[in-house]
Amino acid sequence: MRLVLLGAPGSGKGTQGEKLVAHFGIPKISTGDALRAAVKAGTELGKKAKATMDAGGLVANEIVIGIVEERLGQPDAQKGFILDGFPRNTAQAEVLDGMLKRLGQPGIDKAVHLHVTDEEIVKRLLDRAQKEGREDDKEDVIRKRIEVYNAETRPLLDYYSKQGKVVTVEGIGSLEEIFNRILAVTR
Ligand code: B4P
Repeated sequence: MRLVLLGAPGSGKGTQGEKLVAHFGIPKISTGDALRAAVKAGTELGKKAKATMDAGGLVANEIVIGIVEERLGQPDAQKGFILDGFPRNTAQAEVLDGMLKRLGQPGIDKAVHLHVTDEEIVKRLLDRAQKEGREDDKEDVIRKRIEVYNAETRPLLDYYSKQGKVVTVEGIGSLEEIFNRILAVTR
């Protein structure tokens, strides 16, 4: 099982990714989590990424590509993986295709598109801001992230549709309902 989770910020990629990991026993590779860990640890990479993340922009391709390449090359990713938050633009998707070839892995099986309205995204992320206090969960930054998603990431739906790999799942409902919808379309 080689899955890409696609969806706007707050659409539930991270949340559903965790459930998929538990179900399939394969690793989740989250560029967002990796970047936040680097920021927290104060590494050079984290220092480079922080301002862009706080402003709601996309971190430079070479940084996130390096993270994914290193992780995909590890033994536990050979039998499958869930990509959460990567690719985020067409350039990253093209690099991913080449990377999998180089690693002797088949291409991805499906790109699962979690569909959620903008109003729901803003509501969820403002709610998360209360609990976790993430720098990028402020209303103006959330709006910027939605804009960036529409301009940069949404074109991936076309990219993967041309390969016949997009499955769209309604992302509103209980976590269990959404999870079951994902399982139904990835069988
Ligand atoms: P990400 O970490 O990918 O953040 P996200 O899009 O906000 O999260 P996600 O969709 O996973 O939401 P979640 O499940 O947590 O990226 C953060 C930043 O990192 C980016 O803006 C960018 O700067 C950088 N970055 C990451 N990858 C990059 C890349 N490839 N290239 C360049 N830059 C990159 O859910 C959100 C909230 O909703 C949670 O509070 C959750 O509890 C809640 N929720 C989930 N499902 C729900 C449901 N069904 N009902 C109600 N609430 C729900």
